[in-house]
Amino acid sequence: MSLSISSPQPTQVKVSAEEIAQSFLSPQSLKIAVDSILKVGYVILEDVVPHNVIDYLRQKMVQDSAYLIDRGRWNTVGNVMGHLNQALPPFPPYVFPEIVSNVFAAQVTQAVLGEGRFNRFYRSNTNVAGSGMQPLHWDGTEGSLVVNVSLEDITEANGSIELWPGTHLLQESSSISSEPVDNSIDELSRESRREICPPIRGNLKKGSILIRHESLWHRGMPNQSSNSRYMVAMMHYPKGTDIGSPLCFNIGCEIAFSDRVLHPNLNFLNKPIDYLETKVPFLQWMRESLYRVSPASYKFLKNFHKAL
Ligand SMILES: O=C(O)CCC(=O)C(=O)O
Ligand SMILES: [Fe+2]
Repeated sequence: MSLSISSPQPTQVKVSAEEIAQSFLSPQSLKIAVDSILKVGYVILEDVVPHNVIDYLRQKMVQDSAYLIDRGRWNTVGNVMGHLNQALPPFPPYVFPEIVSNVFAAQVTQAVLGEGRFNRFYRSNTNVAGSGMQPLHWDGTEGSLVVNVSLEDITEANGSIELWPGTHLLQESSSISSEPVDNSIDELSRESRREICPPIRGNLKKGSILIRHESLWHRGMPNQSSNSRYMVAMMHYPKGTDIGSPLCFNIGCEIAFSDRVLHPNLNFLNKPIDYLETKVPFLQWMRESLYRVSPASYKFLKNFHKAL
């Protein structure tokens, strides 16, 4: 496959009212989406998720992030403060087919990954006001597509994701890792790539879906607004990759997952799911408390432990 990132490449699909009404992308829209993912590494399907669904989910997530932020459990790439890897409520009425089984996203990932692709991830990249910058990274190397849903208008002001066009095609990307990286090494690869093709910002209108190759270089950027920025993240894997442990939901959510090809590994439970991990083992609690009181001491002890 030849890469010509200097040639104009549409990376945005404006889904028409007719396509929305039929829950189906036209062959032309689908082709733009597929070509863009293959050549540039991402595509944006503009405003395809109903806003009432988004608003309902978002208000619950705002409450949940307040709880998680209080515990200092960022759990994100580089453990950068302000980038919260947030679990989503796994019970009715917060699990929506328009999000977990979005027909437009499913159509695109099917066209790129083929029959039998499936989702094995469901969380939010929550970018909290005042956040820092993540290290440049990729999310994986198993050939999956990350499906991000914007729960508000996202621009540079509230920390839109930085994307590095074409980098999913690089073979020798080993100097960038999914772990926190040494800045000097990282900077070298980053700056030489910048000269070939500089990054762009993945600005998204509310209800848009960004589909990006998991190996595309990207990073979470500072949120300079006064509100958290919410972006749901799912990952669609090609058939044959590890199916992973089941995603757990409460009974009553089954209807949102009626496409069993996209969701082959689900567990519907009849008991409360501690999705915010309110009950943590004592040692973890100690670590989190230390992190809250003094992130620097926490990092020092963690590195010290690693070096032993
Ligand atoms: O929130 C973002 O903009 C990106 C976050 C991200 O890439 C990650 O946490 O892996
Ligand atoms: Fe990432």
